[in-house]
Amino acid sequence: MKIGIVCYPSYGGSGVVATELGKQLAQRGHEIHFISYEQPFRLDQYYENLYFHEVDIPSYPLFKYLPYSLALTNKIVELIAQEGLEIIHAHYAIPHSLAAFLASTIKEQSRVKVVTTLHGTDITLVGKNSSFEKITKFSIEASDGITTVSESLKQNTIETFGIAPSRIEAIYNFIDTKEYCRGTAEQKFSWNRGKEKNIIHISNFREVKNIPDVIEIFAQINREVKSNLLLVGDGPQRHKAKGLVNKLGLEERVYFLGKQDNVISLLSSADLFLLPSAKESFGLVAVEAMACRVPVIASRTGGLPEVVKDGVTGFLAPPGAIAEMASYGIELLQNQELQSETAQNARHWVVRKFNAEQIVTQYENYYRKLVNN
Ligand code: GMT
Repeated sequence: MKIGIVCYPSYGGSGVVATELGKQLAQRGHEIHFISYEQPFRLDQYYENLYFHEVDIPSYPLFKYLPYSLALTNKIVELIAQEGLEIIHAHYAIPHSLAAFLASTIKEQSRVKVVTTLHGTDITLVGKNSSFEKITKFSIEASDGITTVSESLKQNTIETFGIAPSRIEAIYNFIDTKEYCRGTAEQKFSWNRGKEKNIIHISNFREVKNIPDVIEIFAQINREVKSNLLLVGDGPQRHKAKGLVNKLGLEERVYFLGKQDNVISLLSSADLFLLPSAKESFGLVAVEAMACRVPVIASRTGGLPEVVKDGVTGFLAPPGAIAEMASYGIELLQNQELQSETAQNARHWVVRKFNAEQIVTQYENYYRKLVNN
């Protein structure tokens, strides 16, 4: 099939999922065309059957705000005509879904089908905002196919926008489980100090990630089990996080590592992953951690209970339950047998449930159904 993928190119789960899906589909012989304002960061080399088309937005004195959505729509129309695209797969509703729909109606004699994959914040934050609510609902409903990254997000979409359940298919996010494996080069980092434990958190440091809770949970664990905290990523809450670390006198134990492209070696030096988000439609990073045999302590919210098996691959507690999450962390880190068993369960769970082969086949079947109808 000839498939156009529209996504955000920079750091963030939706762009990562879109890029990995495109790479996997290209490997299976499909022709994949990425459309975005920049090359997605995980498309860092040449891949056969895979092309990137940059959306160019000319500036003009009249434009206070550059009309990216229109330039994107125009590019999709061009590509439908030039490349004969059969599917446009829009990742993240705003503005990709609407641009794809508009392009499909402009190029009306084509038989292109529009698939929208909802990732979470496009519904739970952006889409609920009154400035975008109506257009989000319209563009989702206008899509030929709608997928969500968890059952919880499907339910959320039904409740928020009144979309018929039969129109939405939940398809889980995935990872390449051959790539995401615990490595062995664990000793090279300065935080690997003797018997001390390493706790890790990776995110875009937005408010929804509850970074202060990560630090408070760590502080409580560290009082019982000497540990280090690796904070990977960057974003608006970084400054606040630094302030809290200083206030708690944890400067020697908390490492701010900034954005990292390859997190496998960092995950491979960790004993525990913390994800105490206020909301999380899926939590791709928890899957990456579990694949590297790192147990996860996360919030019982959104899609996280579908991703982390409570008491088996990690532990869940309500968002904000800092003491409860800390006590699970202490239990895991003090009990080597429990830690190893949970780590092993985590790896097996990911291989069984979130492996690329299985999920990419689900997407392929979904596209085929749409194209054949
Ligand atoms: O919040 C983020 O980490 C970024 C955001 C995105 O759209 O890039 O993530 C959302 O999509 C990811 C991929 O499907 C999910 O794994 C995240 O859970 C989801 N974030 C939220 O729901 C807060």
